[in-house]
Amino acid sequence: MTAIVGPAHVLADDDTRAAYESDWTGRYGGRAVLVVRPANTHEVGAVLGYCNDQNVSVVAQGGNTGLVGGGVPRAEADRASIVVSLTRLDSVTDIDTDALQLTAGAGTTIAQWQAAARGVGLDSPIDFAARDSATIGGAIATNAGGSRVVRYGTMRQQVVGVEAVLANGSVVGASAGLSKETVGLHWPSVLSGSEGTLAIVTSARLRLVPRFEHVVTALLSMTSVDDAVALVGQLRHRLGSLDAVEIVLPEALALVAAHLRVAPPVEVTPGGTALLVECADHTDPSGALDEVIGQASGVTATAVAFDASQRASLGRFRDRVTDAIAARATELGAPTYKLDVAVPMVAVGRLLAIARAAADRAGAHLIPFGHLAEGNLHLNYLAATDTTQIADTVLEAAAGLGGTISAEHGIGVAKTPWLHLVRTPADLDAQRAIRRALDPNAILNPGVLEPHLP
Ligand code: 2HG
Ligand code: ZN
Repeated sequence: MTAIVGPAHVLADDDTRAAYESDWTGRYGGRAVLVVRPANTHEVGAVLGYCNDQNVSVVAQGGNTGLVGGGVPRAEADRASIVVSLTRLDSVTDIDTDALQLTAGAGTTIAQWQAAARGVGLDSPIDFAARDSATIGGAIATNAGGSRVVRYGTMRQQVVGVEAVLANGSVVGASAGLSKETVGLHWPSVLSGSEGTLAIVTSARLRLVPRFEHVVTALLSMTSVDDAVALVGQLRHRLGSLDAVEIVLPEALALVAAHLRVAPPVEVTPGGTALLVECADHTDPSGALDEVIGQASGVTATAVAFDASQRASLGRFRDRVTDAIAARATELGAPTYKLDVAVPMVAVGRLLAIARAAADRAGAHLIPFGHLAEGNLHLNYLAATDTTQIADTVLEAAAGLGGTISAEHGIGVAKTPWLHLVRTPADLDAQRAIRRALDPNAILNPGVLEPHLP
């Protein structure tokens, strides 16, 4: 390995490996014999070729912000594993302000993508709270979402070209960034959401979107989730400027306010919810937003912000919920149990009731929030001991309501026992066959995305 990446980029001792061996929540992880930090696609290819020959398994890692144990070694592994950290592949090149595209190395953070876009008067279509650490490669691997999905779709829709390395070290993909091309297998589609099991992404050609001069953020207090759902329908119908619709249930609002040591800008009654709505356009969208909110039922209070610092001050009541949960988990001395489900939006209220009842039965404290336009709830259980019982109840309910067991965090190792709820045996067989065709020695992220080790 040292001959491939240089001795400074092979981390062998316990202390330097530790940060790469467990996820940031402290729930998942295992031992890596080495952490290697290649500098480019060529080195990634050589590392994979070596591991393939030596039958060493490989876990690709970006910013290590994953929540399902897919980017850290397995706790119970039947063979040696290395972590390939992609953070050195962080160049941003070939910005095309006419085609609205740039090329980013897999280790580029979401914030760097955003900054590069903003530097030329454009913006990134993806944004989420872990932007400063989460990387392009990880976002593609998990098909990450975030707050702007309501407008631009998930990561899958942003990748117009990709370069990746297969298990045997060969390089595949094309980065020309053609928005129309129909010549058979399409690597961006194949690799988005594949969680490091088919190939390791080394760079991507990504979409950019306009940077809007006028942004308005509103935090609403609503009397019920059903009223919030009805409002989302109206916002989508009537506002082309709609950029984000985030739901913060009272438990999450109270926790984040206590964490930030500030009173929430709006009061939310039990049974109600806070809703953070953002609109952005080249002309001021606030009048149109006001009109829709004014005609909605169930809005009891509104806080509105226009300039960047006021908007950030409102936005932190959504952006900082994960931090607030992590701080509480540290106080409790037990990692949070995180579920990331989606159901058709009309069923969000029903799923919430089931999730809350599951918390009560398990003696846990539920902190729910998420992305309402996609029916995507982040159900964080604090002080949960019987996590299997919670997952059985909530994931079965989500699937039964026509939803899914993971909306944007992925399956990793955390959700594999419940894959059968949303995928048939035929689906899983086909997935396994594709995987074995690309990676015959099963070195890429074994145990992830499959009910059983292959
Ligand atoms: C978010 O939307 C992330 O902020 C993290 O997906 C969610 O902490 C979580 O459960
Ligand atoms: Zn999210």
